[in-house]
Amino acid sequence: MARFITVGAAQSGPIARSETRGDVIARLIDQMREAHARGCDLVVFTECALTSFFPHWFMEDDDEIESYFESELPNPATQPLFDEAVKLGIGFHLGFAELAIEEGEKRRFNSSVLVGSDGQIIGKYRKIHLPGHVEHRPGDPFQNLEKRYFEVGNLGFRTWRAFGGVLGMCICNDRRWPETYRVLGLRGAEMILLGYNTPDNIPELPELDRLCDFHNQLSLQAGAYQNGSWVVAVAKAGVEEGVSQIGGTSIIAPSGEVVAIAETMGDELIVHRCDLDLTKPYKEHIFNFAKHRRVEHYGPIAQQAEAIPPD
Ligand code: ING
Repeated sequence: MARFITVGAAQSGPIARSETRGDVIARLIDQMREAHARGCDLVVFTECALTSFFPHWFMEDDDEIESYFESELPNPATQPLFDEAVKLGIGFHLGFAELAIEEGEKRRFNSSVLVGSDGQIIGKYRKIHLPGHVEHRPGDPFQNLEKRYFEVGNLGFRTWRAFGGVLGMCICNDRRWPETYRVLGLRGAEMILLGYNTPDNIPELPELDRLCDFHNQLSLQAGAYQNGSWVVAVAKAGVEEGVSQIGGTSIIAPSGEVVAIAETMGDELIVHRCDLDLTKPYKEHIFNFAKHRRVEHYGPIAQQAEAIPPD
């Protein structure tokens, strides 16, 4: 019996600092309704989907920083989105800045949740690969202060049985690291959901600017193919608070082929009916980990490359 998930990848255009949570939730509900109208079982929103991507500017005041975080989910501002999901009978993925209290300590994470059509949270992920820097770089055209505002995620890479398959999550920079997809692949991921806020220029590496879109697609397509998984990657696109970000929201098949891609730099929904059994040629044959992968023969796998110098 074939297993299908009809997925809507809901690209976000820029979110201005002046937009309230209510303004943004209204945009997300519009996309959720469109996704439902187009037959989606699941709609995927982006990284930090509720606010401007605030790591792009320097802040020192804790209250100002934490105004971009959610201390619980759902909460009064986001409840309408959860309610709409239940009303429409559609699941969703949402990236958000998470303010958690753990062992009496305040913790800040760049997080995402997978929510069922019953409005219940199925799983949560906290971003592990935090790019950028801790210190303010006043000379740069924009900042990437994720290492300042977030802690490294402490939930690992996990997968969940949902929507008739096995789903995993990662966030933005995670998608550039092959380990992300391999750990999720080893955990049986048939579909990996992620959002990203990616500038179309790298101040300290201008020679790579021309490659931003290519490296995005390369990372997604390789990760999908090498682990036989669908990948649904959703951008926050366009010029947001002066920072120009790539679009390219796309749905990647386990073959590595791009089966749907956004054509604009604004709010745009792309939809694909994903056949989870298209994972089989890769998971059961080409990348059958049990039959072909030989970790024990690779030699000592150092935690960091410099630990084992070349011969
Ligand atoms: N943004 C970027 C990303 O990984 C980046 C940062 C851009 C890192 C280009 C390396 C190269 O897509 C986030 N939010 O991780």
